[in-house]
Amino acid sequence: MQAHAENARKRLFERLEEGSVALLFSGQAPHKTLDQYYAYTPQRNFFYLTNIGEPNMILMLLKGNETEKTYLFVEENTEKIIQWEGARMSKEEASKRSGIPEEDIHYLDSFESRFNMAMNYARSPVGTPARALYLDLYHPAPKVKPQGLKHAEEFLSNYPELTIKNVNEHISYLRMFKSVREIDQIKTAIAHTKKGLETILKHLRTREYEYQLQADFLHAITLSGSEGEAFDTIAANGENAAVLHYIKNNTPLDKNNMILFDLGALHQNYAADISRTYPVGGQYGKRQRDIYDIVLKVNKATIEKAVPGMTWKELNKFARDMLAQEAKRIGLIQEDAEILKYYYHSIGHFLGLDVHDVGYYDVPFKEGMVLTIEPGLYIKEEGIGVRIEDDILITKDGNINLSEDIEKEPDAIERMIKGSS
Ligand SMILES: [Mn+2]
Repeated sequence: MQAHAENARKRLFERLEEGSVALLFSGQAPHKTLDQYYAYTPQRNFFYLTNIGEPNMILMLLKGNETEKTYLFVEENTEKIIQWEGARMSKEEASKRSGIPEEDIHYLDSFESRFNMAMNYARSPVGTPARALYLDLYHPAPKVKPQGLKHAEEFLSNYPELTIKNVNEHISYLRMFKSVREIDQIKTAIAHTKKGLETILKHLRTREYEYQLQADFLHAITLSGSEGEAFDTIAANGENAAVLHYIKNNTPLDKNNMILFDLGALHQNYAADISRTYPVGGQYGKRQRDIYDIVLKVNKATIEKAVPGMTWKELNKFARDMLAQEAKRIGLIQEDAEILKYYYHSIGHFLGLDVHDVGYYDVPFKEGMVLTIEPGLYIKEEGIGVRIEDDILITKDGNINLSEDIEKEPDAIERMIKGSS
């Protein structure tokens, strides 16, 4: 992944203005309660550019007219840190992971002076003082201030002439197109997820609560080498499946229900995102099977359409129209528009370092994009909810279903459940 990070920085440099400095912070875990903190999650853009998932680091990119310079600032070890938390990553290790030369990796206490140098035409290592400052100005919600702006205020008080720019939109563009190494990471995340789902199938008929199957999944993927769930697992039996983000998973399992799983393992910060719907008792009922077959048919047809040049808008329409047509055929609805009562989300999203990965949804599909295709039908009044989701890599002239090894044929699923008892 070191070569991947080097290449990512190179591509980002190409998008930055001449005479600019970009700062990326690896961040810290948020406070949880009293003296506890949440587990640290690598800041994804920082990780993307450095291949390092450690807190309290700063990446500084300087772009001059002709030259570029990359610095990384890391925490210095103290006796207390070593004894209580374990040693911080050494400069040597940071250099090895990121491909940034060791002489350009410094301790955090020299950050300010290096930044001041970058602002000074006589001392700037790239010969051009920075006029623009790029920060990660991602808005988690309309009224929530981007983390990066807190830093902006600090820098602007010393350098009010700086223009603040958003580096997030450039990195989001780059992250749409996965490198071969990134695709390998996603494939491994999917392989962990497959093991998890097979373990679920094995225990399906002996468990009593949804959360027990979530525990089976977590156990299997962790044993397989995953860091854990890429997002909160949805294990929703019966009408719970109609709640798109149902994560309580505390309902007893009913043998007459289907159970919808939407889950994924992480692998080195890359996510898988898979949905499968299984019969709790080992066999789909007649009505359940009819609905399942429709969703499976739409899943396959939509995957076939996910090729270079296709847009999200067209793909959404295709899947929605087909679901409506099928729903009319079985008498579930009379008019096309009524399908929104039974299918109320979009067909998919980009997948990568984030489960709902960054990217631009108006860019037609191109080689290297990885996306999910996840049609569903939710008939709450019948206690039925089906979603079948696969992870798709767009190739030069088509696509590859990265999750095709995760069984979705209903007869085979029934056999797998039976075979395990
Ligand atoms: Mn998804």
